[in-house]
Parts: sequence; structure tokens; C-alpha cells
Amino acid sequence: MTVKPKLNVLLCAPRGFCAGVVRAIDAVEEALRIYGAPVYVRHEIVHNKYVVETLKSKGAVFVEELDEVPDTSQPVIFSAHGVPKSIPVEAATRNIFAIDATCPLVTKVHREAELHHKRGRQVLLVGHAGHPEVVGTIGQLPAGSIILVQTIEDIASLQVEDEHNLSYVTQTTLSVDDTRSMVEALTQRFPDIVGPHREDICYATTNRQEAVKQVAPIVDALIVVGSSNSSNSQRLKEVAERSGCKLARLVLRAEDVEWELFANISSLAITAGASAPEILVEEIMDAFAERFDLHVEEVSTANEGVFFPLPRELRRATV
Ligand code: 0CJ
Ligand code: F3S
Repeated sequence: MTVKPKLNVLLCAPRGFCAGVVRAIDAVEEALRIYGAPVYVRHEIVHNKYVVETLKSKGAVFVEELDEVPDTSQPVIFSAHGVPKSIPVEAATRNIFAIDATCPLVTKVHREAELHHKRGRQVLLVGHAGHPEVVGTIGQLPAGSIILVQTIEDIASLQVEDEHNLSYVTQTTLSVDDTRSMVEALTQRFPDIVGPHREDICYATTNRQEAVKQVAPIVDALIVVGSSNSSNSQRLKEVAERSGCKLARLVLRAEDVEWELFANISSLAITAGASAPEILVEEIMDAFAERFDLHVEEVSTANEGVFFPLPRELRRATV
């Protein structure tokens, strides 16, 4: 029998599902239970292929746009990332039974943007172009109202209507450190700019990044369990690299691990993005356990007791 090399595993906590993701997935499950299949979902309910495939196998049908949904009395669920205002309007025009699974912390940003606009302030949005959350937030205000700010370099050349009447909101899944620097740069250039107390980054994003910062400098490698299209998961990999971890990888499933890279490590940290289910963390741990003699320790940097009730349409219908 060959002796397996020893591997110390630091399991980050908190990791994985946040309250908004649990709520969004539960909404699809509950809609399937109450209304039967098919239940339509606009965009991946959360950015994780395993979650999407599992729901598909139960009768969920994923579409990117409402025009792919036939005329139906079955529900159509909007993903956790939020939608532009035009989408519920389009759904109502077509008499579609819409259920909004937008995370309440994204909705909070939508309302902030709306309030700034109502008070006559031009809104800057710190975020990444093309991400569905950013598309949704931009779509809360009339076309052309929001200016997207993607990098700190963008700030010097920003052309605004009135620098004394400005506000900002942010995407919820950004790098805490990058966003702090960007807010500082915005405040330096526009001292009167109005924004949230700190930024709009959510508790789950903040806590998962904090846990990674603690362990990344003391391990040989770090794995983030998550999808490559998941913004918050991508940020965790970035945070690990910036905190001095030489080998950080974003991995969806055990079959995606590049084993040759991990051959000579003696310590490994594992975390998971807010949309990655714990079963995939376990799958990857099991795959490591086949190759290494594991000693596992959990490193906890915060307690999360956050819970969001189901979307209103499902609360009423629950029997
Ligand atoms: O945008 C959100 C409300 C986060 C949803 C959960 O994570 P995920 O991976 O689906 O989405 P991000 O790409 O925004 O991190
Ligand atoms: Fe919401 Fe943050 Fe999760 S915005 S869906 S709690 S990653």
C-alpha cells in the first residue's frame, strides 16, 4: 500500500450559499412544488451549472429572455441578480405570472438608485459591464441616466452633469478593497458625492473575502469552489492571489482540478462562492482525500444568521 502525502486543509467559514441564493433556489423548488413543471427561470437562477442542471432535472426551464417563454399560465422566475424595470413590465403586458427572486440586497441598491434619481442626483454605478446585476441596476432608471464606472482609471476622465449633485451605488459582489479605493477616488474628485454608508457590497461577499484574507497567506494553494461566470467567486480567487497565495484556482467540480499543480503542496485552503453548493465542496474534498492524507480544520471569521423569506407571490401561495 502506498502512503499518501499529508495535506493540511483549512476550510474557510463562511463559505458557499448566502441567504439570497438559498431564497432564489427555494423559490424555484417551491414554485415547482405548488404549480408543477415547467417553471420558467429567466437567466441562471444563480451562477452555478450544478444548481441549474439539478433544477432542470426537476422541471425548471431556463431562458435568457422572456420572448423565449411561450404563452403560459406557469410561473416565470427572475434570477437572484435582478432585472431591469422593463422586464416585469413586459411580463405584465403578456399576462405572465412573474415571481421575482432578486436578492433583497440587490433590490435595496435598485431603490437607492431610484431615490437618488428622484432627488435630482446623477447616479454613478461602480460595477462590471454586462453582468446581469449591473444590467438590472442600470435598467432601474431611464436609459442613459446611470454612468457605469468600472475601474479607478475611469474616474479621472468622468464627465458629469453637475459635480455638486452626484451619487453612487455599487454592484453587491465586488472586491471590498478595490471598491474602497474607487470610492475614495470618487470622493476625492467629487467631494459632494452622496453614497451608502460604506458601499453596497453585501454581507456574504464581504465575509467570504475576509475569510480568504485570513488563510491565503498561510497556505500553499487555495481552491474556490464556484462557476467561472460567478462574480463573487472570481473575486475570492483574486483576493487569495493578492493576499499572497501563489496557487489559487476557481473550480466547478472535482473533475476540473488540475492535479499536477497540486502535487507538491502540503497545505490547502478551500472556500466556495455564494452560489456554490456544499455538496461540491464535499466532492472536491473527497477527491483530495483519495490522493492525500487529509487533516481538516475549519477557520471561521464570522457568523451569518441571515435569512430572507420567499418572494411574496410564493408566501401567499404556500399551503
Ligand atoms: O448578484 C447577486 C445577487 C449574487 C448572486 C449569487 O452569486 P452568483 O454567483 O449567482 O452571482 P454573481 O455573479 O453576481 O456573483
Ligand atoms: Fe444577495 Fe449577496 Fe447573496 S447580494 S444573493 S446576499 S451574494
